[in-house]
Amino acid sequence: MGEMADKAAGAVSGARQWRRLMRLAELGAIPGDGVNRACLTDLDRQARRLLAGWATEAGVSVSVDEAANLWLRRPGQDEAAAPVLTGSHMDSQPNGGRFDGIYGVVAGLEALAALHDAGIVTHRPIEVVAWTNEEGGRFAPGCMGSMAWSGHSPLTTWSEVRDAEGIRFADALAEHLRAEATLPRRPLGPIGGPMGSPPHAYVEAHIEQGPLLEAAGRPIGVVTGIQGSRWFSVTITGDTAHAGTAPLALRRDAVQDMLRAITALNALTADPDDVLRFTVGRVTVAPNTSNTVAGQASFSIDLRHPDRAVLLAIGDAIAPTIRAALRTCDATVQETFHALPAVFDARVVAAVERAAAADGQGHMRLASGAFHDAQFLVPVCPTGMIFVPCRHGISHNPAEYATPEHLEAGTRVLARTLLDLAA
Ligand code: HGY
Ligand code: MN
Ligand code: MN
Repeated sequence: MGEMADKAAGAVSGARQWRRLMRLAELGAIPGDGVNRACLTDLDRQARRLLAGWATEAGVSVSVDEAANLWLRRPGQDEAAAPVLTGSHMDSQPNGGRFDGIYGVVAGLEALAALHDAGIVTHRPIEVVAWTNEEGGRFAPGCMGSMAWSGHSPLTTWSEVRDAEGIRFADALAEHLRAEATLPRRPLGPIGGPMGSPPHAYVEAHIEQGPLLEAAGRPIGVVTGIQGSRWFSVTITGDTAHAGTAPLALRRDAVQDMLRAITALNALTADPDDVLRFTVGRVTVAPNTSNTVAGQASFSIDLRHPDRAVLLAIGDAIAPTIRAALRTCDATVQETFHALPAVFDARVVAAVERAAAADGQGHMRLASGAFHDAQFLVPVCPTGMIFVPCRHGISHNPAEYATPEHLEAGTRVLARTLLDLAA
């Protein structure tokens, strides 16, 4: 096994991987070396076609499911065996970088290409999956593809979710599937999939999106789990009024009450240990003119914590805290994403650690502050992740950067891990 693993890792081409990442980064390129490639757009489809072409070159078959998750399958000696999965997402943040998500998809394909080049056929099939809409940038929340596939939530949950142009998710998905109608279709989900059973394991490679690996000088992160995330959408409703004539005592000013609500939430979520993460990243005001008192103000909440009890307690206190803070307006609070903290399977964590050691790569265990599709694979099959460093921990930012060497090291470790799990 050791010899074969060395051969597979040795066949990983960092140069080919880097070329492909840079080629994909052209699709949706924005100033500062960034990428804006939203899910279910023509840019997304161009990237998927590029990937499918490379997959076919490596003897890998391509298919798509009704959530538009894209599947690249390399056959095993035993086609009836439950496959080993790897992958990540191809969509980016609107102001995103060249590596978040797409690295794990390209790394998965690079691992398969390395096995192909090394002439290695594994016992189990190996599949690379590109999950639909991990970011939740265009349609909130994120992880729709992996939540629908894993049975966490039915796909119809998000049919009426609209993007900034007012396009419904259901319509964007239908348009996308029509555009990819020539691809073989596969059933949605681990049960009833081509093999009719859950996958054997799932391993996702991703940039860390934090500073720990860089600070420790370790090229490989052996990820132990993912903190929990809860998203809320809040709408404050008052009355529009004339900025010059309406006395403040009579106003129902949605912006002022939004500020009161956010100030109260800051107090609720204050954490002297700086473990809890509370973010208001999106604010919209209507009618949004300087001389009209706002009748409506909406804002997003992204709440995260590694401890399940804290995430539940603070998250459940959000709506009451908002309502108690309002002076004149009404509020609706809708939870749009509920991902509990996930702990990865010890066997997969150990396999990643063995692979890093066998490849002579410095490594360390760490938990993920960012959420990932892997979170939703945990209830379905043994799951783990591999991190590589990114410069100064910067992500969700055009300055996001990972070196070709670290990306190659990550893919060598991924190839070894997949071989170990698919043997
Ligand atoms: O938001 C996240 O944690 C992920 O990077 N989409
Ligand atoms: Mn990501
Ligand atoms: Mn991201």
